[in-house]
Amino acid sequence: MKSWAAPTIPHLPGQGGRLQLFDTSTRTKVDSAPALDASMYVCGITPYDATHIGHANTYVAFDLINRVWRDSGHTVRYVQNVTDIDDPLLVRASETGQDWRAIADRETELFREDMSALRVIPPDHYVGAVESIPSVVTYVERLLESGEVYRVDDDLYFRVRSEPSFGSVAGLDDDRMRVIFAERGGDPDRPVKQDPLDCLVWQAARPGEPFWESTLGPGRPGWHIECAAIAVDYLGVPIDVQGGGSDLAFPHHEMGAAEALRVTGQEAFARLFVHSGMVSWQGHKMSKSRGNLVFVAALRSDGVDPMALRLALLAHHYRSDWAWTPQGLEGARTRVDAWRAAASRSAASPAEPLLEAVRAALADDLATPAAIDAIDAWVHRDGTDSGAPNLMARMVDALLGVQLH
Ligand code: 5CA
Ligand code: ZN
Repeated sequence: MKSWAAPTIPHLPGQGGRLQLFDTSTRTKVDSAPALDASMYVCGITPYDATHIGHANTYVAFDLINRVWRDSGHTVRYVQNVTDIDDPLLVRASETGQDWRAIADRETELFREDMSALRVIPPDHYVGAVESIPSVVTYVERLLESGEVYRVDDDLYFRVRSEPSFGSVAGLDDDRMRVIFAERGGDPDRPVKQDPLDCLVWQAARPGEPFWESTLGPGRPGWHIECAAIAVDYLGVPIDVQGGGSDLAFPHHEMGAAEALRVTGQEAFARLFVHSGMVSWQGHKMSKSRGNLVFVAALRSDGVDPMALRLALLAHHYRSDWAWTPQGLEGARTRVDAWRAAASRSAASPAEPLLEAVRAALADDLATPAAIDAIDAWVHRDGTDSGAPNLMARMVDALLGVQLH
């Protein structure tokens, strides 16, 4: 499906250093992309409601990876999905009397507008679950033939233990996996499954629900196989970074990786599993199901500058969990004003050392708070370098995605 318009990225002198990122699977910081070609798959939205601050925080975090990779000379291949068929869409459709497709189209379009406003670099391929159904069917057929998928009634389940590395992404013990699986859309207690953790790859048509005809019988894809299939088709495995919020490490990324490995016969799905922290509001993780949401589009229509919003997100390290506050946004607004004033001075302190400091901070697991501190300190210094304000503005735009001019 169509992506969104790309922001311009100013050219900077020199090159950034290699990006070290924290990998959930090994719990260490590692070189994020050893080769010139860097690839990233980031899990996209389920479009049954508008983009909230938590979503924005996640996509801005992965946008930083994209920007830092480009700055260090990588060619980036970036893919994102849209879960445009899933239970929440059907529930919202029946609550509101709207067609599930109309809800998905409308909310996906709003997401594109929000991402453009936040200057998030679009994926090269923005792929819907519905359009990837033929591919999912092919892969499930393959797993059925090799005995890694079995039937429960007319539903098809993946034997998670058929992949020896299963469990290595999130590193949870069996009891924790069972609990979290139940909390996040799984069905550990369904009788007749061979293992409580086995996950649905093809859900047979239910009365009144949309379905697609296929050699597997009429039905629709399970959630994890959707992302596995899209990543395999559009990037090939192993990819460098599999990304999303920390709530996706288990079961989604654990199971998607296991499925992709059985489908392809490869030994690694992603070199790194990277997870951003959760944003809360009113004391709980912002979530569509709970309804404690602050929408990006609502802030924009209230006149909030998207660049101030972006800076409010960047003030937190991408892996930390944090609470949204109006004061945080106000602080970012003041900061963006100060940066804009500094960028329009006729001369300032040389910006090359600042560029070096910001590059070093970002290369160290995207340490945006340190990068912001360095910029704040520079803003308060005077100097006679007439090129410095312009270089500072180009750097803030290219590396942090915050446009000052
Ligand atoms: N469509 C699936 C992924 S394939 C999905 O999880 N969709 S979502 O709309 O629920 O979430 C989209 C992204 O936003 C995910 O990466 C998720 O981890 C992240 N996310 C959701 N809520 C929050 C939150 N409160 N804070 C930070 N990130 C969040
Ligand atoms: Zn996903």
